[in-house]
Amino acid sequence: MSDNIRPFVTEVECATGVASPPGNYVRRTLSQVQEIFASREAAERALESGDRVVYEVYNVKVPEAEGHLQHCSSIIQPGKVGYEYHMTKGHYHARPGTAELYIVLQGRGYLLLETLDGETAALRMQPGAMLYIPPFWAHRTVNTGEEPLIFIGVYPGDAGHDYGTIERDGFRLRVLDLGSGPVVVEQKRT
Ligand code: M6P
Ligand code: ZN
Repeated sequence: MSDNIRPFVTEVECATGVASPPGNYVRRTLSQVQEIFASREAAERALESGDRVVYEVYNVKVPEAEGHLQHCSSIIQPGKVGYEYHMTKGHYHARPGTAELYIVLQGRGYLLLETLDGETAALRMQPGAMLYIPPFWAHRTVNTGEEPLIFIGVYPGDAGHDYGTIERDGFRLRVLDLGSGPVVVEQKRT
């Protein structure tokens, strides 16, 4: 069986991350993701001067089924909310035993990871880096640079996204600029 899918190509412009065709395009603005930032006050203050795009994702249209590979390009805009750098919502996979691969095209940042058991990891992202997210690790990306952070993600067709766990418990690691550039800090959970 071939699912009636023929081989195909998606063009990603390395300098911008824009994919063509755009597939399922997602844009997350600050007003949509303000709760992910540590300082509610800083998010509200930032929104007083207007909303802004925090990140965008171009999801190539692929069946959400075993055997296929979802793939997408993501662009995280530079910027901070208070002391904290722009970042994605972060998620576990709905099928938690599925991995993911990131390939960085442009920009600098961190991939933050954690498991339900309380293990954490922070990997640097820079052009040319291929970052492996093993099964059962939640993942969030952070732009610590002055330019957009642009990367490709590839993961199993039926992996799905579970946002609820991170929305409820938060992420243990955060990346802050306390005056001398990015530092990864771990927040103890009570
Ligand atoms: C990467 C992939 C996508 C994900 C995107 C944004 O490109 O992991 O699956 O959607 O980042 O992250 P999030 O879904 O956590 O907002
Ligand atoms: Zn994922």
